[in-house]
Amino acid sequence: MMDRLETFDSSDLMEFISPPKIKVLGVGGAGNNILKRLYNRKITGVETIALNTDAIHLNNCRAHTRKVLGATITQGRGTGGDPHLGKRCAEGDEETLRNTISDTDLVFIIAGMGGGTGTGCSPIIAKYARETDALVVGVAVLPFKEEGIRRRNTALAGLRELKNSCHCVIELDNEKINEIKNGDYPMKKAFGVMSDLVAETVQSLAEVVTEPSTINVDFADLRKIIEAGGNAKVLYGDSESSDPGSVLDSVTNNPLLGSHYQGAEAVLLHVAAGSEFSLNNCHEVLSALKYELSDDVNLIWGLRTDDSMASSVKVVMLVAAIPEEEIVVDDIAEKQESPLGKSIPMIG
Ligand SMILES: Nc1nc2c(ncn2[C@@H]2O[C@H](COP(=O)(O)OP(=O)(O)OP(=O)(O)O)[C@@H](O)[C@H]2O)c(=O)[nH]1
Ligand SMILES: [Mg+2]
Repeated sequence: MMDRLETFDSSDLMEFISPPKIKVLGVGGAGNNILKRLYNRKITGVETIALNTDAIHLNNCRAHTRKVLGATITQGRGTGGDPHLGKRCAEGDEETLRNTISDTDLVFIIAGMGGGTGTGCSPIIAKYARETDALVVGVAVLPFKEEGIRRRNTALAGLRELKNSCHCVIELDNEKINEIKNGDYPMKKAFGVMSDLVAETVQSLAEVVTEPSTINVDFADLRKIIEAGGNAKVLYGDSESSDPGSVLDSVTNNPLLGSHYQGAEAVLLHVAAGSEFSLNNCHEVLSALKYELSDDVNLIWGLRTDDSMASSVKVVMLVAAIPEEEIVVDDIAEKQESPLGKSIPMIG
């Protein structure tokens, strides 16, 4: 027995336990702003890459790597809201982009839709990423209705293209901030609320596979859910109390994310909690969330106990393959609304 222990050698094992390589790309103004928040969180194992046609905006973004797109086409001065120009800028930098994305397991592409850079460049970048072995997750932020019909339609067209290029796309809508704040909210702060939520969800998803858990979710698990594709969404809840009712409420009643996921066929659910969160509490939360899902759902779940969290509980749920009818199609594209409907004062 002693002999066997003494000859135990873990060098072979170490070769196989390197963590997955995760790159988060922030494209265009919104993408850069959100990326800066992620960079400031200093997440282990996540490389941040800021891309923009607008060199001044890029210069204000903090990230591990920053690259101007289409420098020879727009001289670093942006696209002026033209997604066709954005597309040309990304295509012109194909080689740089392919090199930037190479050797990665999981790529997140974050962009605000409706302008020229995020809308035009992100589907092209996603296409290059899909041509590697990486899993490609788009994170698209849609504009406020007040920004105008034209911008909203541009955004929806860009979103469709992004969906065609990624394994799955998580959609977030700035408009939802209006619903909770009744429009009476400074624009910069409103953007910040949504940007923080995007940063939080991307961080939580990355940590699901980079941080060891008591009930572990590995990269192959994440791959299965993301490759289920289709309509995807993330639900995220953060509760101060480990009471199951309060945890559930934080997950399903987050007005910025909505809760339409009924009938979904692939779900990854991860709970991080302090030691006060009992097994019974966990089962109660799981079965309530599972209730809305398809009977033959592929549900993968993990649990990380973190003593520093005391009574608080964080739940992140990546839901894929949601039936089309559960996705609430925004009818803004068909309607012409008064651009003066609601006003949001600008600050900063
Ligand atoms: N949540 C959030 N949304 C933003 C932010 N900045 C812009 N947006 C949204 O994203 C949409 C696209 O805007 P930008 O990202 O600035 O556009 P761009 O991709 O840089 O495109 P061009 O500047 O036209 O080349 C806007 O219509 C806003 O609704 C931000 O900081 N946070
Ligand atoms: Mg811009």
